[in-house]
Amino acid sequence: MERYEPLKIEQKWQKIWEETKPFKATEETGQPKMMLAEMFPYPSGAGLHVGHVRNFTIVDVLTRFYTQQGLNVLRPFGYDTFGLPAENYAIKTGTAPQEVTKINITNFRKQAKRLGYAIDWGREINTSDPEYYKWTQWCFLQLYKKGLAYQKESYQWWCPEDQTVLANEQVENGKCWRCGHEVEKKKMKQWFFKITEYADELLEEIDNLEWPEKIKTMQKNWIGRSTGAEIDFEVVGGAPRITVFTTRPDTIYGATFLVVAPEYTALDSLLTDDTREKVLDYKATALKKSEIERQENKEKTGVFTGSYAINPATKEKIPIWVADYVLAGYGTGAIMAVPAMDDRDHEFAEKFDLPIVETELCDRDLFGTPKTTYRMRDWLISRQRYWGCPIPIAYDKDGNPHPIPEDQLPVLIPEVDDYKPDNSGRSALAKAKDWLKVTIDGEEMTRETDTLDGYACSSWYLWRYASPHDKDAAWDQDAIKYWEPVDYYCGGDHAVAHLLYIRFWCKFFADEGYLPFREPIKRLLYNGYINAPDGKKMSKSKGNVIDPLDVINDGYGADTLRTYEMFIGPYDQDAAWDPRSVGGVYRFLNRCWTLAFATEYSKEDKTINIRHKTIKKVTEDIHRYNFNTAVAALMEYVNELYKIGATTEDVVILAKLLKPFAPHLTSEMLEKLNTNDEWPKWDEKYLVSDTVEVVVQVNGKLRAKLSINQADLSDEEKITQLALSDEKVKKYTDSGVKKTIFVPKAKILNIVI
Ligand code: ANZ
Repeated sequence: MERYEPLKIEQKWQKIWEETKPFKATEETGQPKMMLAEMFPYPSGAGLHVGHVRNFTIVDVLTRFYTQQGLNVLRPFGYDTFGLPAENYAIKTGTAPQEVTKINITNFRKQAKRLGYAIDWGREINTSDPEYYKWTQWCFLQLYKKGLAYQKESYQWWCPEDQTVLANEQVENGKCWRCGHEVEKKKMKQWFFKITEYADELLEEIDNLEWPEKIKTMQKNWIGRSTGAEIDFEVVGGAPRITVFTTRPDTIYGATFLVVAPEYTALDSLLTDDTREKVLDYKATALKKSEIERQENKEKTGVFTGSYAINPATKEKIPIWVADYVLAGYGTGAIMAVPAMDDRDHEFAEKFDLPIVETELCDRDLFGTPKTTYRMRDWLISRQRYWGCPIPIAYDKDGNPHPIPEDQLPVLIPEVDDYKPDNSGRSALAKAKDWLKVTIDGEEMTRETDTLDGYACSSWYLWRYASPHDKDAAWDQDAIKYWEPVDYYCGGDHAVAHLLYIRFWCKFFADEGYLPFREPIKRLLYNGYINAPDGKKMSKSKGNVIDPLDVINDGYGADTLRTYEMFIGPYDQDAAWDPRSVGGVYRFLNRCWTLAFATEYSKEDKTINIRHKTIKKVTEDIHRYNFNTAVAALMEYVNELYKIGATTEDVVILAKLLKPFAPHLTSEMLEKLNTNDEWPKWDEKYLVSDTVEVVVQVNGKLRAKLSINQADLSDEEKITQLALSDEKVKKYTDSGVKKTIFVPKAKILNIVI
């Protein structure tokens, strides 16, 4: 080869890796284990984007770094394949989601291979593969058996046009994100996982995690534990008493009115003929707002119900209002308003002219009973969707749910002709008439037509990686004990939902004796986004998307793309794509190639200090996830080598240190040098900088700076001689030197004339 030809080199090494499978992981080894994973991708039709590349490359750099250090490393890969895009495409085109998923996976795999990732391809998993979702259903049944999967009625966003429930994020200004139709809240029976059962442990163990503080705080806030009291208020006229939740029972003497949420269950009993219409109108409007909107600091709204309660402390009659700043799902959905103490209540009282009374605080324990509440709710898991994991439940003729026996798993997704939900609010599964019928213990039953939230499928996949082809269990006990918990997990999304759910399942399966640990992820890396050159988010509609495959195919190659994305900035911060910098990284790799293949090696070793300094810097930087400064240090090293001359050893070290970032090029270099890729060590003795600066003052004025050997710092005579013979000093000392004073600590030589 005459010049650096990345595409040729990359093809060669990818072929070798395909054949020799150097990243295949096995449990038998004397070395410590290390397991790393990225948050597995949803294989969209658009293929890999630069965000995936950043995420996967971080994991790859660590994978290769620890492999080169001799650890027994497992880095698997998988696909999160259930979900809306494939289903919507199926509704539109009639193509089975199974087909589209297969095509997209093939494409993703091919692209990931073009990036040279050190993946154990023998462990690929796919959540919509029956071999996989059989065990997702098994997990569901374990939770069900313990009462942690249950059904309850709750309000859901419902699009009457599309005949489906929508997630909170899919409602935009009260309209369906897909068809634009106004959505409504509908009370429906849904499945939930009782994550709140583990709220305390989920909260208390956060502090012990080696996770970014940002994520830890978000999780704590999401769980939102709050301790206070529940206090009963009698309603005048005999309607059911109202229980409020308060964190400040000591303020009860200032409670001058009550407020209930519009969804409050006993609301009707509080209404009078005069107020009913107005209240119900208000309720209808409030139901259209999302919780986020309701908590925004906009002008408060509300209406009087027509009823009064008795404040148990003051014995006074206080009005009961309904207002949407009180949320239905938090506490009891009813509050005592203390406008003298609470800002929201104050604003409300001012607006509606309600009394504001300043009072003394009382003992916290005088009224009510102590109560702890959580902001976190139980996890709503049922979806009226076709393309999801079927919930393994069937109903008898009285409508009672029964679990599908474990030996009848998986409940397969039936084939249908039309993927649209049916017109009674059920998923397209309801159209598979034969599939619907099932016999359990001799009794005819009807299958559940809801499928599981995709987050359920990703709540255990990290454990499946330990034994991905196990036919007898979701995960093998020995394999899981060997590999997990996961040492490094990297992603740039799902700070709360996924990472809480997986922790919840881990605690549950640990309690059931299936897992030997209670936290699934030791260290979490949360990477930033890559934006368009103008700093805006990349999006198809703006036409500013950079396709990583284009970057490779334009001739830069995968090594440049990988190294560039690590160099782009601190891994945990957003960064803007910069085409010029891509070119800069390419030139850097080109210079590395030239050092190895087109330059004569220097015989004289003048670079030993910078070599050891670079080893130390790169090693420590990768340990601390400072990937960008590690690349910068390698660039600086190469500059020095060009200036001073590189020995064979220099090129070897360069190739080894650069390998996690640019594995193809460096494999080629190491092959030429006939060396392995074992991670190099530095020797501290070469790191002491051997020159120091001594400041020379003449009568207190700075006149020169001397560069001297560190070792000579104790040799006052030598330093004085050097100083006195320095041209810059000489000019001022013609008149004769009276005395010299050397202060070694400060590295200052004073000359008095
Ligand atoms: C009286 C009071 C006086 C309150 C005071 C606060 C300050 P955190 O800390 O977030 O748990 N609250 C209770 N349930 C509510 C609901 N469903 N929707 C909206 N607000 C609700 O907040 C608890 C406090 O928020 C409770 O304590 C209650 O107001 C209000 F000086 O009661 B407090």
